Amino acid sequence: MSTQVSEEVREALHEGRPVVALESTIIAHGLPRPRNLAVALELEELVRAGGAVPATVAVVDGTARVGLDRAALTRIAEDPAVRKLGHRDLAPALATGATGATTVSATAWLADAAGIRVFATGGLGGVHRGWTETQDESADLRLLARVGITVVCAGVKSILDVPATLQRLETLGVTVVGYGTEHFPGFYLSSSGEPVDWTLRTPEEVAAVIRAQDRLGGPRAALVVGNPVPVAEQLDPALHDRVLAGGLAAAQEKGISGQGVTPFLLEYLTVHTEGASLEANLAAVRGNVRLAASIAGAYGAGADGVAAAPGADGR
Ligand code: PSU
Ligand code: MN
Repeated sequence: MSTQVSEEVREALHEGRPVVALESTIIAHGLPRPRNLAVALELEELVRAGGAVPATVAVVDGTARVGLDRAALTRIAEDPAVRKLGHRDLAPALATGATGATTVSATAWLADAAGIRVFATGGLGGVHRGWTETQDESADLRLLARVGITVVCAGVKSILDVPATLQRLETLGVTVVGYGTEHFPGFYLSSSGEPVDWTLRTPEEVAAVIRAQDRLGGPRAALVVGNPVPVAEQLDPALHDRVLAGGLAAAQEKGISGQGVTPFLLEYLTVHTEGASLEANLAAVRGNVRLAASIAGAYGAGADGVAAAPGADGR
């Protein structure tokens, strides 16, 4: 396989210790420089503090990498030529020696192939507003219907059509649960206002669902854990709605399309909320990373507190 799994991640997986995958598009295209590198390092630190090994995913010079060293992480954060790679972009990126950050879809694919079970991000991609005209639906959704990974997220980005996205996830057979909430989170906002069918309240409960997936077998699909940003750290909903309306209009006026839409809107919100949306985004991501580490630990510990993965007896 042309995927290079770092030694630390490989050893952790082999020994059955918890690993959390992290995506890199949020670093390269979702956050402003130079703060993005500090955030990338902070997120890895949060995973470690939670007792798990971080595995940030990216493509560097045509090699898909799971677990980045400092040099690679710095390059992804700083090099403006870094591309944005969805899962359909992986083959051409590998074949042409490209360097790119991986979206949720590409990260979930590579992490799953490496045997990683838990993944943390900010907000998933989904169905964009105005879908009937643009047919812009993130590749995240279809890919999550095909890999058995658990994605901890603050819902889907609120720049999207949230009800339509939830409907697509249902159609695609992706399990969606709220963490400590009966409502699907709203990314910058604690709630999207949309209900969820299942509510889980502890990392152990989430781990039990993952184990039930294991026992069931059958078609593989992701488990989406919607973990809301704390109300105290959410973006003011009125400000959110006002600025987002301006951002959507600006995107249309400038003719932004395809891969450019999400980064454009995220940046527009950051600028026009004077950084408040960025802080809410970061608060959401941090919470997701912490929860992902706890879930990975609870899953690794097995139903009876005994490590589930092979080779873990040497711990
Ligand atoms: N979460 C964030 N910021 C981001 C993303 C997620 O807080 O920038 C990225 C993820 O990589 C996700 C991508 O897969 O945005 C969706 O892009 P698109 O809508 O073009 O598929
Ligand atoms: Mn898109």
